[in-house]
Amino acid sequence: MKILKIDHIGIAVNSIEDGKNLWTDALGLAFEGTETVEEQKVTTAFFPVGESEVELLESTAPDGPVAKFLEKKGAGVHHVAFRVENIEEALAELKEKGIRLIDEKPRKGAGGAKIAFLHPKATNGVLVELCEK
Ligand code: CMX
Repeated sequence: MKILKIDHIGIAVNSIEDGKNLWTDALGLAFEGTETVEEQKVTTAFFPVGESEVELLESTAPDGPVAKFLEKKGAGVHHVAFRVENIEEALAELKEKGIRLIDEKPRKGAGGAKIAFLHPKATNGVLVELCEK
């Protein structure tokens, strides 16, 4: 598999509206607008930083993964996403290596990307996302 770069760092927040001024006014990043990904039960907001991005995540449903994370841990770093050249190949290789996957097949993420998650129990407690764009 080939990892191309850190695509984004996902940060769980209670409210994008309340959280976004830090990233724009204080840190001077551009705000690219929001997108709701129904399948993941989240609304996302992206702030480009060089070749990567910060992604704020706000839950759209109380039973969604981000709502559960916020309830348990509070706002904070939720996942790190690596952009890969070929996500199907990467998943097959990781499965072959015995890494616990959440998604064996990619699903659709923000911006039409193909995404899949590795289980945090297999990755030093950090939820890892693979994405192909
Ligand atoms: N980072 C690190 N650990 C996490 C975590 C996260 N983001 N989310 C959950 N965990 C840990 C929990 O703390 C818990 O650990 P303990 O057993 O030690 O207490 C364990 O994983 C199980 O967590 P849970 O709250 O019982 O929740 P589930 O097992 O139901 O789900 C997970 C956990 C990771 C499988 C689920 O959150 C998931 O499928 N996540 C991937 C999808 C996702 O997060 N989508 C939102 C982002 C979408 C986007 O970027 O577009």
